[in-house]
Amino acid sequence: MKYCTLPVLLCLLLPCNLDAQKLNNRVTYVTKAEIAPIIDGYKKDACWKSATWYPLNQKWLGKDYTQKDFKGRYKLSWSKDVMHLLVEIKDDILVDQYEDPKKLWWDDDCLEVFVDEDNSGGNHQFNHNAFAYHIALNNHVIDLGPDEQPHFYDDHITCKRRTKGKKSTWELSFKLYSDEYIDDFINQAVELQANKKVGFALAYCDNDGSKERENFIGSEVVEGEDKNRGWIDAGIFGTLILVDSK
Ligand SMILES: [Ca+2]
Ligand SMILES: [Ca+2]
Ligand SMILES: [Ca+2]
Ligand SMILES: [Ca+2]
Repeated sequence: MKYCTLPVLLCLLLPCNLDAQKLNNRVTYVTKAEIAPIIDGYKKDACWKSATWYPLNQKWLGKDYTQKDFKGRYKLSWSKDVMHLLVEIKDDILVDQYEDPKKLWWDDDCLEVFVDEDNSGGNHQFNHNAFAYHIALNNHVIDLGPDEQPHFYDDHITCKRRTKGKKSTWELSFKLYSDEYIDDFINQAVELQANKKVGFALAYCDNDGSKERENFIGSEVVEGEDKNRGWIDAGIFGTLILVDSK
């Protein structure tokens, strides 16, 4: 037998499904909601009481920011048909400068939910290998389609935002669609079950009055100089593993 490194030898001997693009990503276990939350912008639901807060604190773009400028955290849960997400954002100034939701949508304050249904990683810039849903302050949901144009995906996400002072609570449910999704067609959302792995990241575009967004803050550690890769590369997403409620 020729010389083999240990990982190669193990792959030859054992069933092996190593996905190099996702090897080092953060894994988060997400507990099923016994009762689905009511999407009303209030976090009183039982599933939120027991879920863990995770920080939204990785600077992907912009200068250093203060806690007064931006602070964010989130929780996750799931039901048979949808994933649930609760996000708390403290942002000193909310900006919605472009009335047209398809114009420079990333330069207004918005929440960005990245979802890769089969946790495959890989390029998703102009295809539906994964979605990068931008949720505007007016609840419109936008991503680029295979035609390289922005599309509304409002029916993928149910969202309610409540803002009190400088704190906004975003509560949402989102459906998962496979990479076979076709725009302007009737598509079946994927049913969720325990042990399913889903690629996921969360981010917030913070603008406080500038022409362009001032910061882009994400949930995942992105190595290297260019950290604004989530809208192109699903390989930087974290991995969620769905688990049953205890
Ligand atoms: Ca609620
Ligand atoms: Ca801010
Ligand atoms: Ca995928
Ligand atoms: Ca802002």
